Amino acid sequence: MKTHPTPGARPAHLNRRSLLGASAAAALTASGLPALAQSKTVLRISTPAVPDDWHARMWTVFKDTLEKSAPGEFDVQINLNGALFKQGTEPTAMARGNLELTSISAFDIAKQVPEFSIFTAGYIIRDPAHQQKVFNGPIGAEMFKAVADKMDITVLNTCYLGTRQLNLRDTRSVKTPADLKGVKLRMPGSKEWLFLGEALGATATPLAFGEVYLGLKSGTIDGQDNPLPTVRAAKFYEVTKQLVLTGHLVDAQFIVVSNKLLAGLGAAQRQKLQAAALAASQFNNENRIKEESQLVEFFKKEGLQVSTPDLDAFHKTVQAAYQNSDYAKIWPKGLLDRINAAK
Ligand code: KDO
Repeated sequence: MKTHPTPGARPAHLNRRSLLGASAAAALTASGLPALAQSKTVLRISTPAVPDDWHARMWTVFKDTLEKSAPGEFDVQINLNGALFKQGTEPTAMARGNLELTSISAFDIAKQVPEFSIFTAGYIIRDPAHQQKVFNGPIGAEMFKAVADKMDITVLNTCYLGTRQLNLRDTRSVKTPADLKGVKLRMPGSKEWLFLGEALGATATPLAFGEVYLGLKSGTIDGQDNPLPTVRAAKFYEVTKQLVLTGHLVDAQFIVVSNKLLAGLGAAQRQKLQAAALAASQFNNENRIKEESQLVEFFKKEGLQVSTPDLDAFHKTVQAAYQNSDYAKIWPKGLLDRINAAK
């Protein structure tokens, strides 16, 4: 098992040594008193999420749960705001052994597991309950096996990131996708994301999450799409005037762990990791769903115009774009029907 000296524990140990002198410290260690010198298994976590968003805060729940169930065994290091790895580079970092845990999207997975692009398509997953049914049942099991095989990571849990809505810098009448013609809509930087933006009728513009606030403020982009809790947590409402409730993607974040790390853990430790991921996910899901239902009022109070478009028109246009695309050609036969039938 690959363990790293615990950054938190090591300085304390060194301090003690320098205070007591080497022989006294050795005696203490031999008596088993300070566990300070033991190395813990380091779990480096990286996410672009901002501290106040639920899928950032859930990592504290993960850490606390693990510290209770496996005291002294793990050193959980949480890195937010994309400070450790840039958005989208986490899977590569995990493959190289530089990162143990993160949460990633269907879009991140689709880059390496092309059939996973079915979950990047708009208006396929209906709501959070449907999402849990799909990913916690046989469909999830099959798809996650492909993820483990091709990406060398294991999905521990599926979290609800929220339902993505349009958020515009200036107000405009948006009834159908045609009304978004020419709108520079920021999307995260991959072809699957850009396809979704174009399917919505906009001109999709790639930009990293961390640059969206300034992009909206300065006007290099006309809008962005994200779930309402993220619009609040990242303060996008401060630099936008409108929300269009398209609900185009019931988005997920998959909590993943590197197989390199798992290979070095015993069965009991794996189980504890899994339980901590479940606790984190439940915390995220409960809070996010609750907040999502309250935020429209908050944004209205903040002065944003909130409108609902012709959802039928959006469904039809977006679904047609996917059905006629190369993506649909590689979706496993019958998978869409099975997803639709999951209850
Ligand atoms: C975003 O960049 O819009 C996005 O919502 C995409 C998600 O897949 C995820 O990376 C998320 O950002 C970040 O976790 C920040 O909330």
